[in-house]
Amino acid sequence: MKYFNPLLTSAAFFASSIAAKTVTYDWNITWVNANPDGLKERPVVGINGEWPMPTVEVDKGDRLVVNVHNALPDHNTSIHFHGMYQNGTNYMDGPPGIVQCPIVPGQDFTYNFTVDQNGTYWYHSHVSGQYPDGYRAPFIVHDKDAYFAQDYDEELTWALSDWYHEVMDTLSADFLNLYNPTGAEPVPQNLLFNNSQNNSVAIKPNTTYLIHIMNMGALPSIFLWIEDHDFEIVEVDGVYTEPTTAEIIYITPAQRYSILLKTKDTTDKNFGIVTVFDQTMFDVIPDDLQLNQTNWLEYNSSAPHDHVTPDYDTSEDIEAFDDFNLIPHDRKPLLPEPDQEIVLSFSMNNLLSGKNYAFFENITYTAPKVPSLYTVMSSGDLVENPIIYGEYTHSFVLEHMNTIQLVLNSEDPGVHPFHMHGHEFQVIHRDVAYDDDSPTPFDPENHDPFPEYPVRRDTVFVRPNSNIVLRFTADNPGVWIFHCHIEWHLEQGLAITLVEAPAQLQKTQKIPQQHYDVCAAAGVPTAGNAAANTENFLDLTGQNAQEPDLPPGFTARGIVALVFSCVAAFVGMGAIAWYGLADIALNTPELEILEEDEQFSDETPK
Ligand SMILES: [Cu+2]
Repeated sequence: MKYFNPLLTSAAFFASSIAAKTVTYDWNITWVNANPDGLKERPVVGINGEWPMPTVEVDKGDRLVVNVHNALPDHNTSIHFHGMYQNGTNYMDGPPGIVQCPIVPGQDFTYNFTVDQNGTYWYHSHVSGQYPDGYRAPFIVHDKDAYFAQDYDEELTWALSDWYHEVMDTLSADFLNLYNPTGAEPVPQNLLFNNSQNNSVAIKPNTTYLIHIMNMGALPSIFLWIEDHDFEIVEVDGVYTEPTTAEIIYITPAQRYSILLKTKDTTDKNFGIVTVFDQTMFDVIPDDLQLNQTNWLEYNSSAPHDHVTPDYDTSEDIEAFDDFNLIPHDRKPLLPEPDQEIVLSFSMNNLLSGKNYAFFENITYTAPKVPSLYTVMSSGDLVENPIIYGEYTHSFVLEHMNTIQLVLNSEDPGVHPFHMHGHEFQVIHRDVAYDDDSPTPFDPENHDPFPEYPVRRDTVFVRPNSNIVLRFTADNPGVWIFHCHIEWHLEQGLAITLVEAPAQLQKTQKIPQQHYDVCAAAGVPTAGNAAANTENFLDLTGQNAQEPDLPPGFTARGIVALVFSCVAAFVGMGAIAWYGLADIALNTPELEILEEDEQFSDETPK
C-alpha cells in the first residue's frame, strides 16, 4: 500500500481486532510408552494416548482453553504455561499449593486465559517431579506485529531436553534419600532434539528461518550452535531483543530463544546442529554418556550427514554468547531505585533424616495446608500480613506497583536457573563464578554500573558461588512462586513465594467453582491460613513444617561416614553371628566401627 487509505486502514484494524479466536484443546492425561532415544522403552506421560505431547500454537490475543482430564491412575497433575503472566487469572498459573489444588486422578480442570504475549513458551506439569516424565511441550505465540515479522520466510521449533531411562518416581526416591546425602542429582542418559535424535531438518537455500529454541529438560543447560552458520537472536523468554549476532547460545532448563537464521545459497553440503550438555552440572559423568549430539540442517538429503566432533576438552571451554548483553527491542530503561529489596542467599544442606535439601536462608520450601492463593481469598483484612502464609512457604508480601529488587547470593558450587512466575524481570547484575571456598555475595558498594536497558527474561542463571540482582514492578496481583528450574532442586525446596498486591488480588479476582471442586476431591481445605486455621489467621499451630536440623557438627561427609559405619555395623553383626555359629573366636569388627565413629563430624571418610 503506497498511499494512505483511511478506509482500508480502519478495515484492517477492525479485521485484526476481531481476529482473536478461542483455541480449545481437550486433553486426557495418561501413561503411554515411548522410546525416544531408541535405547529403552519406558512409561511417559502422554496426552490422548500419544507422546510427544502436542505443540500448542496460538496467535497473540487469542484465548486458550485446555480441558484437562487426569486419567493417570496413580498420580496427581497440573499444568503451568511457562512464561504466561496470567495477569487477572492467577488461579490459572498451575502450581499446586500455590494457586490451585492438585488435580487428583479422575478429576477435570479447565485452564482458560487470554494470551496477550508473544514469542516462545512451553507448558509442563507443575506437580513436583512430573515433567521430566515427558509431560512438557512447546507453546508458541505467533505475532504478526513482531518487529521482525517481515524478515523471515519460514518458522521452526527446536525443543531440546535431557532424557532419563527411569521414571521420576524411582529417580526421586533415590535422590531425596539418606543414602544420597550430598544431593547428587540423577544424571540423564541422553540429550534429545524434538524428542528424538539424529534429526535432519530439511531447509531451503537462501531462506530466512525464525527458529524457536528451548530447553525443556530437568537438569543440565545445553549449548547449541550450527556448523559454519551464525544467527541473530531476536527474542528471549518472550521478550523481543535488538537483533544480536551470536554463534553459540547457552540455554538453561526453561529458557527460550528465537533466532533468525539465513541459509546459504548452496546445497552441496549439510551442516551439523550441535547440542552439548553443560557437563559441569553433573556430579559424575558416566563413561557411556554422550555429552554432545549432532542433528542436521539438511540442504541436500543425498549429501553426507557427518557427525560433528567438537574441538574442546570439556564444555567449560565453550564460549557462549552472554545473554546479559542483550538489549530489549522496546528499550525499556533500568527501573528506578527499589521501594522494596529482598536479599536472599541459598545453599544445600542436610536435615535430620540425612536427606539433602535446598534452602533460601534457612528455609526449605514446604507446601502449606491451604494453597496460598486460597489463603489470600479467605483472610479478609489480614491479607497483607505475611505471617498468615506460614513460615515454610517463605512468603514475601509485595505492595502493588512497587519496584522490587531481588538479590540472590549463591553459596552453592552449581549453576542454577531461577524462574519467576507472573513476570519478566530486568537482570541488572550478574557476577562471575567464584571458588567453593569463597562464595561472594552482591556488594551494593562495589559493582559494575547497571545496564541502561537491561535484558528482561523470566528465567536467569546464577553462576557458581556468585550473585545476581533482578528488578521488576509489582504490577501483577497474584501469588507467584520463584524457584530454581532444575527440577531436582525444586523437589529439594529451592523456592520462595511472592504474594504480590494481595489486597488488590482479593478484590479483583474470583476463583472458578471447578477449582474448589478439585480441592474437595483432593481433600485440600480452601480457606484459612497456611495451617488451615479459619478462626485465628495468626495462629499457625499445626502448619506443615520442614524437618528439624541435624545436630550441630553434622555434615554431609559425616552422614556418609554414618551410613558406611552402619553398613559396616551390619556387616560386623553378620560376621559376629557367622563366626559365633562357627564357634570361632571373635575378630574385631566392632573396633573398626568405633574408628569410623570418630569421623562423624567433619572428616572425609577414608
Ligand atoms: Cu538449582
